[in-house]
Amino acid sequence: MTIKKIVLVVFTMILNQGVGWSEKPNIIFVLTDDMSWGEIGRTGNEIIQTPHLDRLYDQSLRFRNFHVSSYCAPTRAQLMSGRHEFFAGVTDTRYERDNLRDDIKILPQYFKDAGYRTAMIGKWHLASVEKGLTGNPLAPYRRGFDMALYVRNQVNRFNPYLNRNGINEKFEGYCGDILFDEAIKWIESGDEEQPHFLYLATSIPHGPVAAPEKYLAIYEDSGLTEKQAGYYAMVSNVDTNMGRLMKWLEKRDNKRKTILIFMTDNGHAISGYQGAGHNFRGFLEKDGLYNAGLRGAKNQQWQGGTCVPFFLYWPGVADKGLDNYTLGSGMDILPTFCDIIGVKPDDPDLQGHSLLNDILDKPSGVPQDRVLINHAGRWNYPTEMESFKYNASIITNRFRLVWERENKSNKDAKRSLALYNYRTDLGEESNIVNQHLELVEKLQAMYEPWWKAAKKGMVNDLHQMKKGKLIGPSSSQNKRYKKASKKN
Ligand SMILES: [Ca+2]
Repeated sequence: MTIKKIVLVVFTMILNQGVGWSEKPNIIFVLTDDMSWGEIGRTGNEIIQTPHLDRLYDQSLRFRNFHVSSYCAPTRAQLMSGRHEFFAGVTDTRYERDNLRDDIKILPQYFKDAGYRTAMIGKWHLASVEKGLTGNPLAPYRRGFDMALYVRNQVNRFNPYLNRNGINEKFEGYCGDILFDEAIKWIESGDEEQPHFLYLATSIPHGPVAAPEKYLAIYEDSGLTEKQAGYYAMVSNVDTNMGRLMKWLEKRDNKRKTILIFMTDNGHAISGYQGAGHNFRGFLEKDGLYNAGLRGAKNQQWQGGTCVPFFLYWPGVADKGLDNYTLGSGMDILPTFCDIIGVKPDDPDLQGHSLLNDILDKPSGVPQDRVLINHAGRWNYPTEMESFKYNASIITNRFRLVWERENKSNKDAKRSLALYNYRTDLGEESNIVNQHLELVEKLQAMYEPWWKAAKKGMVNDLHQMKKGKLIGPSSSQNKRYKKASKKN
């Protein structure tokens, strides 16, 4: 070894002393769709079969108070940008308002800065058109992923087409198996000397419900409805594939450690919260699906809509099956990964915090008085956003303030304020708004300036309004888009 090399090695050792790792780790980030705490056996579901996720649960650092949006595309915008989705332009899952603004640097680009090989496989859902508003491409393989094998939204359940860096490929088999097969293939095709980042986003167990027979058979005599059984079968397929990936990683002889993350993108649902058996007030109806004691599901503003599983397994660093209660957010993924791989995010409007201290079991870097604002978005047309203004909630590290609707409409015609202490009242049943008037007033006062600032970030809405081309449920652009999506 030359003197220069010895100095470099010693310097690297000093740099990494105390943080617990000496090589840039590989990162595999798995995100599932419309699945949450209720769909993991370890959290008390006596019907569902998830032995591999249970094992991961036992070994991981488990973030128990980690929040994302209550919908697909907005959560993905948080993960990729480190911003609240509105500040990244994403206010919907449809109508070209799911386009992640093209004038910001996103997660895989930071991995490229750190010398990583990068891939995304599965559901992107951040580009319903080719180019963004400033003319830059929106496809993942043009935004920092060396390889993207993806569709814009839902991967067909059986024999899907997937787009690989711009070219469509036909696959045989079930989507869950294909995505994990391709993930392993991509890792194997790389040079071990180069660290890798893989983002694997399944489009199951999101509806439509369809799974291979052997997974459906597990729930044949479970007493579930056909739809519920199909939903659980899709979860079990994800579980089997997670197990396959975990075993493959364990057998693999690789000096570089791999961080494995399992996360979900919003509360549980089978084509909406109603399909999972919740009413519009977030409570489970008779025969509703187990939800680990949480109130609310996808698109709702209680814990069950936004507080999702986030398991991080890092051999030798975070592998003891501990719980963490820091108030975390999907916006924290980008700064956390940047911290791990040693690059500094240079977005002046970054809103997330690094969770690296939490991962290393050190005092959290997230401020104790952090406040998260969650908004369901999804107004019909950009001009209607004000009438959906209070389809929102505010979360502190103990309380949740919700503007609760009094009828099924998402609009704000009738709403009343409710405050819950979700730490002591998991199911958010006791409205204690009158006992904490000062706090309620303080949180409400924060909301007005936040909404004003958020509106400035909604570039897709603003663009449609400026051009006078509003895209919504009955617009011609939407019809064209729907037609194009069917071909995808
Ligand atoms: Ca989703």
